[in-house]
Amino acid sequence: LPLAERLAGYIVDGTKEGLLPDLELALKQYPDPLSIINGPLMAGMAEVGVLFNDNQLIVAEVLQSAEVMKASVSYLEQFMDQKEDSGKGKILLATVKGDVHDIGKNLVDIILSNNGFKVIDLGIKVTPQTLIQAVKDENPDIIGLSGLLVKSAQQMVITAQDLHEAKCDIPILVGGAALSRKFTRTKIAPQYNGPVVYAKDAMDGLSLANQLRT
Ligand code: B1M
Repeated sequence: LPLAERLAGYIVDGTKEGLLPDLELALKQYPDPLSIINGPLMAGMAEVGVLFNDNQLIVAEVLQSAEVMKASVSYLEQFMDQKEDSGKGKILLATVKGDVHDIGKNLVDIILSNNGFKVIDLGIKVTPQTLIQAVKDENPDIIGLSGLLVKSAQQMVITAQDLHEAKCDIPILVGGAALSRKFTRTKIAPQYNGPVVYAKDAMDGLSLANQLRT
């Protein structure tokens, strides 16, 4: 099989056997580590999503796929560009209440951390109350919310309302498969006093975070 198909295959099959040598090979063939993640590894994850939706995979198998994705990202992280900490600001990162998906959030963490942001990761299933407390404790410049479930999109609306009621108006960056730019503009942003911007992927998240800080 060609390398790209083998890499996607490790994710789909949930196996790490042969993964590292192929990631090393990919580092020589792809322009940078992120293009390996965004290309073949994400293609594998998309396939997992389709099979899962089709009841051809069970949760335990999807978890194994997630493990392989996490292992790949953590291996590739050491080869990513690291800019000196240029004090771009502090961002609180969280997967919203009710949602455990954290691979995308963790990728955003890596990309922002490697590009001069101080990231405080609150983890998964983060309630608005926890977020509000963290805003008070940490005084961040940006709040980053991730969510993949359809109900997480709704949860972001509630979270924005709760933050608004807590008199918070610092910029919010949102991302995740269940969201869209339109949903963000029409449903989340009207509930909030500060800017609310939608990022389609981690790199978009970085460029938006940079814009929000200038
Ligand atoms: Co779940 N899951 N899952 N799952 N899972 C999805 C999301 C689903 C689309 C699969 C499907 O049915 N086709 C579906 C959602 C349906 C819906 O609501 N529309 C689904 C479901 C139904 C569920 C459960 C309910 C299943 C069950 O229990 N019956 C359950 C929910 C549990 C819960 O949250 N309460 C569940 C559980 C799981 C696992 C635990 C098994 C596992 C997660 C493991 C983990 O994250 N630690 C899992 C996985 C792996 C997936 C799929 C297959 C892959 C998600 C992923 O990691 N993608 C997913 C299907 C799919 O997306 N193809 C699916 C790779 C990741 C890098 O992409 O997170 O989208 P993503 O991040 C992207 C962008 O979205 C963006 O940047 C990243 C790329 O650069 N981004 C941001 C994300 N957050 C951002 C934040 C930003 C900026 C950009 O700024 C702050």
